[in-house]
Amino acid sequence: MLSRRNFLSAATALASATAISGRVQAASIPEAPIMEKTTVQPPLYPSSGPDYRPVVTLNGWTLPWRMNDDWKEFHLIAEPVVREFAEGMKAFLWGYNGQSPGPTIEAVEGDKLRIFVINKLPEQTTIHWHGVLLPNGMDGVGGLNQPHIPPGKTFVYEFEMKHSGTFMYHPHSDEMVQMAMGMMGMIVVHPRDASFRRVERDFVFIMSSYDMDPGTPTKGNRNDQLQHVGVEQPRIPRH
Ligand SMILES: [Cu+2]
Repeated sequence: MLSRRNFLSAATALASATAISGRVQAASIPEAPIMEKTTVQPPLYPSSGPDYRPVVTLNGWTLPWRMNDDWKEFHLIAEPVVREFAEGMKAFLWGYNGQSPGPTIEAVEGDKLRIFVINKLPEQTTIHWHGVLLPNGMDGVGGLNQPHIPPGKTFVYEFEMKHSGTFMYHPHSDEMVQMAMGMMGMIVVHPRDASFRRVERDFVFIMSSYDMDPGTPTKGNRNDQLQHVGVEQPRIPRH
Protein backbone atom coordinates (compact mmCIF):
# COMPACT_ATOMS: atom_id res chain seq x y z
CA MET A 1 0.00 0.00 0.00
CA LEU A 2 1.06 3.53 -0.65
CA SER A 3 1.79 5.38 2.56
CA ARG A 4 1.04 9.05 3.00
CA ARG A 5 4.76 9.71 3.31
CA ASN A 6 5.47 7.99 0.01
CA PHE A 7 2.71 9.91 -1.67
CA LEU A 8 4.14 13.20 -0.42
CA SER A 9 7.61 12.23 -1.62
CA ALA A 10 6.22 11.51 -5.06
CA ALA A 11 4.39 14.81 -5.11
CA THR A 12 7.53 16.67 -4.07
CA ALA A 13 9.66 14.93 -6.68
CA LEU A 14 7.13 15.64 -9.41
CA ALA A 15 6.82 19.25 -8.34
CA SER A 16 10.58 19.76 -8.49
CA ALA A 17 10.72 18.04 -11.87
CA THR A 18 8.09 20.47 -13.09
CA ALA A 19 9.96 23.41 -11.63
CA ILE A 20 13.06 22.68 -13.67
CA SER A 21 11.09 22.17 -16.84
CA GLY A 22 10.95 25.40 -18.76
CA ARG A 23 10.14 24.52 -22.33
CA VAL A 24 6.72 24.22 -23.85
CA GLN A 25 6.54 21.80 -26.74
CA ALA A 26 4.46 22.04 -29.89
CA ALA A 27 0.77 22.61 -29.29
CA SER A 28 -0.30 18.98 -29.43
CA ILE A 29 2.48 17.79 -27.15
CA PRO A 30 2.38 18.52 -23.42
CA GLU A 31 5.42 20.07 -21.79
CA ALA A 32 8.15 17.49 -21.32
CA PRO A 33 10.28 17.40 -18.17
CA ILE A 34 13.84 18.64 -18.59
CA MET A 35 16.69 18.13 -16.12
CA GLU A 36 19.41 20.76 -15.89
CA LYS A 37 21.53 19.09 -13.19
CA THR A 38 23.58 15.91 -13.10
CA THR A 39 23.20 15.45 -9.35
CA VAL A 40 21.28 12.39 -8.16
CA GLN A 41 17.57 13.16 -8.02
CA PRO A 42 15.20 11.64 -5.46
CA PRO A 43 13.36 8.50 -6.58
CA LEU A 44 9.78 8.81 -7.80
CA TYR A 45 7.49 6.82 -5.52
CA PRO A 46 4.46 5.35 -7.28
CA SER A 47 1.35 7.48 -6.95
CA SER A 48 -0.92 4.91 -8.58
CA GLY A 49 -0.92 1.19 -9.30
CA PRO A 50 1.03 -1.45 -7.39
CA ASP A 51 3.62 -0.48 -4.82
CA TYR A 52 7.32 -0.91 -5.57
CA ARG A 53 10.67 0.37 -4.40
CA PRO A 54 11.74 2.97 -6.96
CA VAL A 55 15.27 3.00 -8.31
CA VAL A 56 17.82 5.72 -7.74
CA THR A 57 19.75 6.62 -10.88
CA LEU A 58 23.28 7.64 -9.97
CA ASN A 59 24.07 11.10 -11.39
CA GLY A 60 20.65 10.93 -12.98
CA TRP A 61 16.92 10.92 -12.55
CA THR A 62 13.69 9.09 -13.29
CA LEU A 63 11.46 10.44 -16.03
CA PRO A 64 8.14 11.65 -14.56
CA TRP A 65 5.02 10.26 -16.23
CA ARG A 66 1.34 10.95 -16.22
CA MET A 67 -1.58 8.55 -16.31
CA ASN A 68 -3.97 8.89 -19.25
CA ASP A 69 -6.75 6.37 -18.58
CA ASP A 70 -4.75 3.20 -18.05
CA TRP A 71 -1.77 4.34 -20.14
CA LYS A 72 1.43 5.54 -18.51
CA GLU A 73 2.64 8.41 -20.69
CA PHE A 74 6.26 9.54 -20.97
CA HIS A 75 7.89 12.25 -23.08
CA LEU A 76 11.42 11.78 -24.33
CA ILE A 77 13.12 14.58 -26.23
CA ALA A 78 16.13 13.54 -28.31
CA GLU A 79 18.34 16.64 -28.37
CA PRO A 80 21.86 18.06 -28.14
CA VAL A 81 22.94 18.48 -24.52
CA VAL A 82 25.95 19.92 -22.73
CA ARG A 83 27.44 17.85 -19.93
CA GLU A 84 30.14 19.10 -17.62
CA PHE A 85 32.26 16.01 -16.93
CA ALA A 86 34.61 17.90 -14.63
CA GLU A 87 34.69 21.51 -13.52
CA GLY A 88 35.02 23.63 -16.66
CA MET A 89 35.18 20.61 -18.95
CA LYS A 90 32.00 20.69 -20.93
CA ALA A 91 31.18 18.09 -23.53
CA PHE A 92 28.71 18.61 -26.34
CA LEU A 93 26.71 15.42 -26.44
CA TRP A 94 23.40 14.18 -27.69
CA GLY A 95 20.94 12.85 -25.15
CA TYR A 96 17.40 13.06 -23.85
CA ASN A 97 15.51 15.72 -21.87
CA GLY A 98 18.57 17.83 -21.12
CA GLN A 99 20.84 14.99 -20.04
CA SER A 100 23.13 12.27 -21.28
CA PRO A 101 22.58 9.50 -20.36
CA GLY A 102 18.84 10.07 -20.62
CA PRO A 103 16.44 9.70 -17.70
CA THR A 104 15.49 6.27 -16.37
CA ILE A 105 12.10 5.01 -17.47
CA GLU A 106 10.47 3.14 -14.63
CA ALA A 107 7.37 0.97 -14.90
CA VAL A 108 5.67 -2.11 -13.50
CA GLU A 109 5.17 -5.46 -15.20
CA GLY A 110 1.83 -5.27 -17.04
CA ASP A 111 1.91 -1.47 -17.45
CA LYS A 112 0.81 -0.05 -20.76
CA LEU A 113 3.36 2.54 -21.86
CA ARG A 114 2.88 5.34 -24.33
CA ILE A 115 6.16 7.10 -25.04
CA PHE A 116 6.23 10.26 -27.13
CA VAL A 117 9.66 10.64 -28.73
CA ILE A 118 10.28 14.18 -29.96
CA ASN A 119 13.27 14.56 -32.28
CA LYS A 120 15.18 17.81 -31.74
CA LEU A 121 18.40 16.47 -33.20
CA PRO A 122 19.79 17.79 -36.49
CA GLU A 123 19.24 14.32 -37.99
CA GLN A 124 16.72 11.48 -37.93
CA THR A 125 16.49 9.10 -34.99
CA THR A 126 14.44 6.27 -33.43
CA ILE A 127 14.38 4.51 -30.08
CA HIS A 128 14.93 0.80 -29.65
CA TRP A 129 13.77 -0.64 -26.32
CA HIS A 130 16.65 -3.01 -25.75
CA GLY A 131 15.57 -6.38 -24.34
CA VAL A 132 11.88 -5.56 -24.08
CA LEU A 133 9.39 -8.04 -25.56
CA LEU A 134 7.05 -5.95 -27.73
CA PRO A 135 5.20 -5.86 -31.06
CA ASN A 136 7.55 -5.73 -34.04
CA GLY A 137 6.31 -2.29 -35.14
CA MET A 138 7.38 -0.81 -31.77
CA ASP A 139 10.93 -2.21 -31.83
CA GLY A 140 12.42 1.02 -33.12
CA VAL A 141 14.77 -0.12 -35.88
CA GLY A 142 14.60 2.74 -38.38
CA GLY A 143 14.00 1.63 -41.96
CA LEU A 144 13.13 -1.92 -40.89
CA ASN A 145 10.09 -1.88 -38.64
CA GLN A 146 9.33 1.84 -38.59
CA PRO A 147 10.22 4.96 -40.59
CA HIS A 148 13.04 7.02 -39.09
CA ILE A 149 11.75 10.00 -37.08
CA PRO A 150 12.80 13.13 -39.04
CA PRO A 151 14.12 16.22 -37.20
CA GLY A 152 11.25 18.15 -35.66
CA LYS A 153 8.85 15.20 -35.70
CA THR A 154 7.37 13.02 -32.97
CA PHE A 155 6.81 9.28 -32.95
CA VAL A 156 4.53 7.62 -30.41
CA TYR A 157 5.53 4.20 -29.13
CA GLU A 158 2.88 2.08 -27.43
CA PHE A 159 3.45 -1.29 -25.83
CA GLU A 160 2.68 -3.32 -22.75
CA MET A 161 5.49 -4.33 -20.43
CA LYS A 162 5.17 -8.11 -20.50
CA HIS A 163 8.02 -8.82 -18.12
CA SER A 164 10.00 -7.27 -15.31
CA GLY A 165 13.72 -6.60 -15.51
CA THR A 166 16.44 -4.07 -16.24
CA PHE A 167 16.70 -2.92 -19.85
CA MET A 168 17.95 0.07 -21.77
CA TYR A 169 16.88 2.33 -24.59
CA HIS A 170 18.96 3.77 -27.40
CA PRO A 171 18.55 4.80 -31.05
CA HIS A 172 18.54 2.34 -33.94
CA SER A 173 19.08 5.10 -36.49
CA ASP A 174 22.64 6.11 -37.30
CA GLU A 175 23.23 4.22 -34.08
CA MET A 176 27.02 4.06 -34.10
CA VAL A 177 27.13 7.86 -34.12
CA GLN A 178 24.13 8.49 -31.92
CA MET A 179 25.15 6.06 -29.18
CA ALA A 180 28.72 7.36 -29.28
CA MET A 181 27.26 10.85 -28.80
CA GLY A 182 25.64 9.66 -25.57
CA MET A 183 22.13 8.59 -26.53
CA MET A 184 21.12 5.89 -24.09
CA GLY A 185 19.15 5.42 -20.91
CA MET A 186 17.90 2.76 -18.53
CA ILE A 187 14.51 1.07 -18.29
CA VAL A 188 13.56 -0.57 -15.01
CA VAL A 189 10.40 -2.68 -14.87
CA HIS A 190 9.38 -3.81 -11.41
CA PRO A 191 7.64 -7.14 -10.77
CA ARG A 192 3.88 -6.75 -10.30
CA ASP A 193 4.18 -8.71 -7.06
CA ALA A 194 6.08 -6.26 -4.85
CA SER A 195 7.31 -9.08 -2.59
CA PHE A 196 9.07 -10.86 -5.49
CA ARG A 197 12.84 -10.52 -4.92
CA ARG A 198 12.22 -7.35 -2.96
CA VAL A 199 15.31 -5.25 -2.37
CA GLU A 200 16.05 -2.59 0.21
CA ARG A 201 17.76 -0.24 -2.21
CA ASP A 202 17.96 -0.24 -5.96
CA PHE A 203 20.48 1.77 -7.97
CA VAL A 204 21.09 2.00 -11.71
CA PHE A 205 23.86 3.68 -13.62
CA ILE A 206 25.37 3.66 -17.08
CA MET A 207 29.08 3.73 -17.80
CA SER A 208 30.31 5.11 -21.10
CA SER A 209 33.64 6.41 -22.35
CA TYR A 210 34.37 9.34 -24.64
CA ASP A 211 37.29 10.47 -26.74
CA MET A 212 37.37 14.26 -26.82
CA ASP A 213 39.97 16.67 -28.07
CA PRO A 214 40.85 19.59 -25.80
CA GLY A 215 39.61 23.01 -26.81
CA THR A 216 35.87 22.36 -26.86
CA PRO A 217 34.29 25.82 -26.55
CA THR A 218 33.06 26.53 -23.05
CA LYS A 219 32.02 30.18 -23.43
CA GLY A 220 28.51 31.43 -23.78
CA ASN A 221 25.28 30.33 -22.19
CA ARG A 222 23.63 26.98 -22.67
CA ASN A 223 21.49 28.16 -25.58
CA ASP A 224 24.52 29.51 -27.41
CA GLN A 225 26.26 26.20 -26.94
CA LEU A 226 23.27 24.21 -28.11
CA GLN A 227 23.00 26.43 -31.14
CA HIS A 228 26.68 25.85 -31.75
CA VAL A 229 26.11 22.11 -31.67
CA GLY A 230 23.12 22.44 -33.98
CA VAL A 231 25.06 24.50 -36.51
CA GLU A 232 28.15 22.37 -36.46
CA GLN A 233 26.28 19.07 -36.48
CA PRO A 234 29.20 17.11 -35.06
CA ARG A 235 29.37 13.53 -36.33
CA ILE A 236 31.72 12.40 -33.60
CA PRO A 237 32.09 13.70 -30.04
CA ARG A 238 34.95 16.12 -30.71
CA HIS A 239 35.29 19.70 -31.91
CU1 LIG B 1 20.30 -2.43 -28.04
